[in-house]
Amino acid sequence: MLDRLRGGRHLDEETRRRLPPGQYLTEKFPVLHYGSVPRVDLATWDLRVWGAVEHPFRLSWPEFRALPRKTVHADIHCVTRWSKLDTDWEGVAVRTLLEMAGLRPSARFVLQHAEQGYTTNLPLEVLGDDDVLLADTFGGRPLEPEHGAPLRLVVPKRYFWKSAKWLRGLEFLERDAPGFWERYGYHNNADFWKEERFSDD
Ligand SMILES: Nc1nc2c(c(=O)[nH]1)N[C@H]1C(S)=C(S)[C@@H](COP(=O)(O)O)O[C@H]1N2
Ligand SMILES: [Mo]
Repeated sequence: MLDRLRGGRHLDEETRRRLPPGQYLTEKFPVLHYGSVPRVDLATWDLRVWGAVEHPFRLSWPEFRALPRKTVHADIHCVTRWSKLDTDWEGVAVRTLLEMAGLRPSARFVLQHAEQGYTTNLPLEVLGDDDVLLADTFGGRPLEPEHGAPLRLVVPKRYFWKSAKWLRGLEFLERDAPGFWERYGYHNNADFWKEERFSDD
């Protein structure tokens, strides 16, 4: 049992193949963030999309909930070395919002804006992947406050700090801008298969 949790050699081959270098498996769902869990009022909540787009907009909670829905099945990997396999999310594909906004040709990056000033950045090639989800549901139930309720981004192909909890906005940029952890020395690209943990990796 402990071998399994620690990524020891008793993992079956498929599990080992899915576990990036330097990661161990957990069955739990750890809670990790800087600061406190924000209290969010859905009556005043909005999601804003702005920057290098043709049609900036803001969505109220009912407007967001009325968009077409999608599910994503993904393994998640935190830079602090835990990985959780087979997580199930439901929400709205980020591509739906990209189509609504109409990216300008000059748009190349996005900065996710969350409650309390948390930010994290991605290039558009990563954001626009078809597995990137604006998730309001985890494992068939509404997202728990500590996991980002009412809405978080899920970016399965990057370390999990690139998935902002309590998301409130997407700002499209022509030039890259480091987010909260990226400014503190985390790797700008954060590809777990390449172990891009810190900026000097
Ligand atoms: N708004 C916000 N989002 C955040 C963070 C944060 O501090 N604030 N931490 C990130 C990190 S480092 C991780 S590992 C995941 C953790 O998500 P979880 O608590 O749902 O496991 O959230 C990410 N999103
Ligand atoms: Mo993390």
